[in-house]
Amino acid sequence: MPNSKPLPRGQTELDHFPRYGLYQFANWNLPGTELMLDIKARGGKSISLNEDDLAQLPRVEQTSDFHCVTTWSVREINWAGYRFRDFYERIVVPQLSLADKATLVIFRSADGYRTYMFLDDLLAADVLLADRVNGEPLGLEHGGSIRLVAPAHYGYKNAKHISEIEFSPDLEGYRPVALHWHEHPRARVALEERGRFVPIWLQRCFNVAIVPTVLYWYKRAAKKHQRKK
Ligand SMILES: Nc1nc2c(c(=O)[nH]1)N[C@H]1C(S)=C(S)[C@@H](COP(=O)(O)O)O[C@H]1N2
Ligand SMILES: [Mo]
Repeated sequence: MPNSKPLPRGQTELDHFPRYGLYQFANWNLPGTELMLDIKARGGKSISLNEDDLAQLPRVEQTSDFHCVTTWSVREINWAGYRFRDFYERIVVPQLSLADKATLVIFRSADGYRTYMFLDDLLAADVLLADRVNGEPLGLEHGGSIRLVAPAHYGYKNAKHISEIEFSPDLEGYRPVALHWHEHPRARVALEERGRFVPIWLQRCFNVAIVPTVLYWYKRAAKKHQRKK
């Protein structure tokens, strides 16, 4: 049965789930899908986690829609993995002795991507560290070894190929991957927090215009990757 629930404002449905992002991240030059995650408290402890460490957490599964800031959405993607809240409460808090002021979380990825979110937003029940998508292990295409799934926030907050998670009171030393106005601190889809400073209608026009080009770069990169295999 087709889903008739309206999409959030300014979004259009796409019938497939593409690999997507900025130009500089289209390539597949990634170390592989073995899980190695560094967790840090700014100015404090850091730990490294592997697959077995995460496997102590309860596994969860969820189906959620995915919304890219460039106006495409994909409905009902099935994800499996661990709830970020469980990861935070059962691993991060006991092992890192975090200061109360660590209200921001910076994600750094194996492809050089980085983004940040507010800790409070990450503790929502639908935020996952996912290692499976639509019944399959999460391959490099959609962010293996592990990625963030935060359905209430635009795609650009959903870091793929996560290699480091830093808990911090501020954004010192953090550089956005694109222009400053591209990254909204919270990027909530329901409030259309696409970016900053630029009027929303202008962001929408600009964003929608680049979709075909980005899809082309990513398809070309996937073909190159196939040939190398
Ligand atoms: N590591 C990494 N994470 C990333 C990106 C990226 O290029 N690299 N792109 C972001 C953007 S803009 C979107 S829309 C989604 C796309 O996820 P997908 O490639 O699984 O569709 O990943 C987000 N997370
Ligand atoms: Mo995006």
